[in-house]
Amino acid sequence: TTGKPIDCKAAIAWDSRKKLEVTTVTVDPPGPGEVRVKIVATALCHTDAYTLDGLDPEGLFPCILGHEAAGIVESVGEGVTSVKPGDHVIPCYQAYCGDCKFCKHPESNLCISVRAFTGKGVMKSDGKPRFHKDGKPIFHFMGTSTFAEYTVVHEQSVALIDPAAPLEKVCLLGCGVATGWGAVFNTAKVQPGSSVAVFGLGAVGLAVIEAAKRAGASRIIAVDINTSKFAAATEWGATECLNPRDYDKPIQQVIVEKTEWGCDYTFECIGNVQVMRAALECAHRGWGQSVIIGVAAAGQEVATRPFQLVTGRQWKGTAFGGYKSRVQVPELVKDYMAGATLLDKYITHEMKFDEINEAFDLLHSGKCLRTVLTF
Ligand code: NAD
Ligand code: AHE
Ligand code: ZN
Repeated sequence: TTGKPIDCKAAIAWDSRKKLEVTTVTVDPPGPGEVRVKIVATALCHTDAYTLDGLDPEGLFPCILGHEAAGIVESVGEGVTSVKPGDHVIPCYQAYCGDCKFCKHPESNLCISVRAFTGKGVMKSDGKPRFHKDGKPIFHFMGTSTFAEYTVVHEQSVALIDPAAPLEKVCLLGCGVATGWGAVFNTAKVQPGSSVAVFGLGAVGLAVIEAAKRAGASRIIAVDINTSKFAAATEWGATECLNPRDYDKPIQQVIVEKTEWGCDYTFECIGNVQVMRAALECAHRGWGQSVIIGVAAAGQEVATRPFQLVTGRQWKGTAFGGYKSRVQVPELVKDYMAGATLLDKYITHEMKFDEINEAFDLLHSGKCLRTVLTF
């Protein structure tokens, strides 16, 4: 298909810590191996705010942010065979080619087919972005850039989904909720009867709680400094909620004392390196696993006494919950369609795309889990 450029609405991040400008951009037709997608619904994830705040070492400006969305293929570039115009898709920042060393390994989803280019905000075929504003190039973000009515992604970055799925709900499977579930099922492999501690009760932390309950964990300790998060955590399956500010000793010590030696699994869902340390140090002596999900700011480093690892705790991390995106996202959509999972309860706000700056304010206010924007 040889398409034409499309002028459409998008939110440009001109620089870090600036409001987004909702304006018209030009979106070039997809090049070889690329897909142009009409975005129907996009949510905001904490990672979008993190990059906009200038905390991401890979952050480039001006860019179009957004990576948790769903849409419909508008056109495809030369050589694209896995999707066609009209197909319903979820853009995936963790690509999947099926062919690289990482895709072929059963324990990894860190496909390298396009990663070097998505990290530089450009497309692989010619090293250029497909977005322009008055002739000026605008960088892509995470290979998805879903804060636009039309975006161009690599073929490796689109998961083909059931056309009957409501796009304004399943967009959440593009990042946060899927990541929390996958951290439990793929990364930690939580076992029935186990104990779990979850630090940070945003959408990611709640998805961890939901999955831990489904995996049969018998004790789920939820931790946040915003106590207004505790009602949801309890509803999602937490058996107790703790505010570290209520104690005059470190929260890891509180949890170790309450559980006798710590929890079988702990999850950090904030992006705070001090909390990452706390989560590791309240993993059970001898076998406890601590999974880092939160994304820490540029320059931050984790620390603990090596003795914590010598005595059997394991420190892990996860990207997109370990799901092999193009293979497994369609399955997650299928589960949702079969009524096996609920996404609706993570959507606390629905707004029009033009209100995207208000949606960022809401994210920072601590009052929302997910805001879904539609055009
Ligand atoms: P969110 O902002 O909605 O939730 C974060 C929660 O942490 C909030 O409830 C906040 O009150 C709490 N918190 C902040 N500081 C705290 C502290 N010191 N102690 C305890 N609680 C504290 O964010 P989210 O969208 O749920 O994302 C969570 C994190 O996961 C972010 O860092 C995000 O970038 C990251 N993330 C990573 C992946 C991945 O693939 N690894 C995927 C999605 C999101
Ligand atoms: N670009 C940053 C790190 C950002 C990061 O770690 N991103 C997560 C996904 S967050 C989704 O909300 C991730 O999957 N990372 C793996 C990858 O390949 O990007 C940095 O530090 O450079
Ligand atoms: Zn995200």
